Amino acid sequence: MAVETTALPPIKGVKDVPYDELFVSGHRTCQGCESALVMRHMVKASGPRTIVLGSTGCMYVANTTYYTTPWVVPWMHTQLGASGSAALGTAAGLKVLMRKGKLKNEKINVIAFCGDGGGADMGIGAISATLTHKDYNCLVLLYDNESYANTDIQLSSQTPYGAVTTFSPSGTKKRLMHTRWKKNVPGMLAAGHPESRYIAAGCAAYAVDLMNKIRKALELGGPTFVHTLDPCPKGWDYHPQYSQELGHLAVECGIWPLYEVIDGVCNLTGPTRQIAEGRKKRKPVYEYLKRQGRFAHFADEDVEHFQHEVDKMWTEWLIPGVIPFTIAAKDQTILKIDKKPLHEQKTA
Ligand SMILES: Cc1ncc(C[n+]2csc(CCOP(=O)(O)OP(=O)(O)O)c2C)c(N)n1
Ligand code: SF4
Ligand SMILES: [Mg+2]
Repeated sequence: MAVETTALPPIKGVKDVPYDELFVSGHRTCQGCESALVMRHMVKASGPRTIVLGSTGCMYVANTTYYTTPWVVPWMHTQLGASGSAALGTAAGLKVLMRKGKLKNEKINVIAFCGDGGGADMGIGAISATLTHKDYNCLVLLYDNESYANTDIQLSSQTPYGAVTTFSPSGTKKRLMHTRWKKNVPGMLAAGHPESRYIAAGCAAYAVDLMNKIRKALELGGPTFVHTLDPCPKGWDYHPQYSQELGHLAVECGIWPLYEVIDGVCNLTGPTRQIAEGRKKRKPVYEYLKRQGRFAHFADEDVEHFQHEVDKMWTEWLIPGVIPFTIAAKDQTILKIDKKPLHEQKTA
């Protein structure tokens, strides 16, 4: 059985990854499910002194089939849009019990997970509110399989441009039913919640990077947020053996940048950093799109549009793939700070 751990030092490499499994067999997720791998990495990184709260979705339903569960740590289900509230409420409850002496005063990690439907759509308000409560230690992890997968692959705000879902089938009159660009959740949360000390984007295909992000979030404390992109063989329509490869391609094509924002400072990580520094070439998005049945109906112009939007993220955004602000040439002067005392500054 695992030894109690409260300190969570950085994991230096694969050999340094904890051996103990706290998310084990006994679940019924699909073969090749990357979201299940995120759960496994998440509790491996956080250790046994962790409480996990889970919103409705594949990671609730397939992980708690009648009389079975893969969770070794304490686990509780919460309502689909309630990951933020459950995280904050549990953190507050623990704090009170410790203050009253009813629980030993020790570090207990609180992690609430949600899917993209539960987190990016329904529960975004509660997550946002939680990220402003700086006195409570809790992590919200959004596992993003880019659809409402558990109820048969409906479209969410995280479904990529043009993808087929049960709500966006490709037809003869209309090739693309879904023409909205994916909502930038970690970027939006980082830009809007300066008191959250840690917000990051990861992927289970880069396991050590992801585990270190989970650890940093829990070590820095306060309310924190990690968003993972999880290839889903059922919803994305590919053979389960390619899940890791698709995770790599999403990052290498620049579609899913890996990064972390620590106390307001953004670090690009893994291959994303190498691409931004010119040490690695960004792959064309076609390499990623052609591997998945949900994009099989794409014509050349659809691939071109997709590529154009990803290029824009890399060439025009203030931080590549992260913060979509640009400063108009005529407004560049607003960045120059006038050092003179206010009363001496020229008025317009
Ligand atoms: C308020 C509410 N509406 C609808 C449902 C039905 N429902 C259960 S799971 C689910 C899909 C959730 O999608 P997501 O959060 O992306 O998780 P995933 O299933 O993809 O893992 C839906 C719509 C529900 N449980 N609660
Ligand atoms: S539908 Fe997708 S997310 Fe759900 S269990 Fe299967 S692979 Fe995992
Ligand atoms: Mg989902």
